[in-house]
Amino acid sequence: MSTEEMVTPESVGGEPFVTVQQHILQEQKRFPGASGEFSWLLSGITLATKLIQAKVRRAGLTDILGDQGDVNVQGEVQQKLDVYSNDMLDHCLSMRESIGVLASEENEHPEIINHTSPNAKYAVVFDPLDGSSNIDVNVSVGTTFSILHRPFGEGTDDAASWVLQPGSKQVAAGYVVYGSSTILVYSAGYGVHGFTLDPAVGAFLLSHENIRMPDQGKYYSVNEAYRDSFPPQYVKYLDHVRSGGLGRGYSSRYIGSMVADFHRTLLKGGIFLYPPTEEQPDGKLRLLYEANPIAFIAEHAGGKATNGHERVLDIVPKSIHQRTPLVVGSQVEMDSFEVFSNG
Ligand code: AHM
Ligand code: MG
Repeated sequence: MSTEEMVTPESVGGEPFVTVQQHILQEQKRFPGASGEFSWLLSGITLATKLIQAKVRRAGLTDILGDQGDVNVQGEVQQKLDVYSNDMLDHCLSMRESIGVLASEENEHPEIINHTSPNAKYAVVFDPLDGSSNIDVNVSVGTTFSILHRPFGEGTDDAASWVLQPGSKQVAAGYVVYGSSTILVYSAGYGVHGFTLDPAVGAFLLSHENIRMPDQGKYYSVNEAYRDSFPPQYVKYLDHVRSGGLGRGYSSRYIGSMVADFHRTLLKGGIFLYPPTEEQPDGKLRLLYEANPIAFIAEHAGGKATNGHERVLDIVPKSIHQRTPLVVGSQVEMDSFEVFSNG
């Protein structure tokens, strides 16, 4: 029995509550014949992210800030937090028989788990600790994940073919933000739901049911230091937003952790952009484990996501670590962006 199933109303102050585990089990009833494998798979993600958040919370107290390969005072090799996070996801997910392939930002190649087992139905792709350069300065970081069904037909013996699927094929996706609180946001295609970790009981409790992105926000989010090397349509669009072209004044917010910048955009509306630059013509963010889960969540919450030319979820990936420009946000901002990017 997981920690979440053991939570009682008394342990959370007598208030009614739903744990992420209960919620996933309810969601699963939508799929006739569902065997519980999917909720078991997701519980691997929630367990790993609880372990990661515990380590992130102690970041200033332990020796874990050193570079990988440093030796601490006890003579032990120090682990960087992103390596630790990768290990935790790997450990918690590789025990799930329903998973055939795992792929991570931290590993060059996809890892084959139960590839040949007929019970292996899913691939999980993740960025274990997005924005990890922010750790040293106490700024929010996060984990992103994307779950894909085993591909059908020829070529399925090739692990890469399990993960090289367009984002529209995601069965579920989500992220965790390790911020002022720890929040898990996920969608299995039926709404977007947020669960805040109650540190007292160690359970993710439903705090944001059926999140809808506002039609318009008041923040735009982009690294404006690169403005001179953005393609001209991005510069024109940003000038339009700043000059009141969308009918209201905007402020800018840029944390430099995509998950945190997107989470604000999801709840408050607005737009987040990581455009192509002269140095990085394909942008910086990775398609499979950064842009795809964010685009999936955005669309299921009523927003949109594009690479400047096409819907992010329609891009057919060619390689596991491929990059993509990402523009994601509310309807009003995105519709206007599309006018500029087509013009
Ligand atoms: P990472 O995966 O190495 O952490 O890099 C991704 C991060 C994103 O979280 C964030 O949106 C972006 O890098 C910020 O980059 P920049 O400093 O160029 O604005
Ligand atoms: Mg990342």
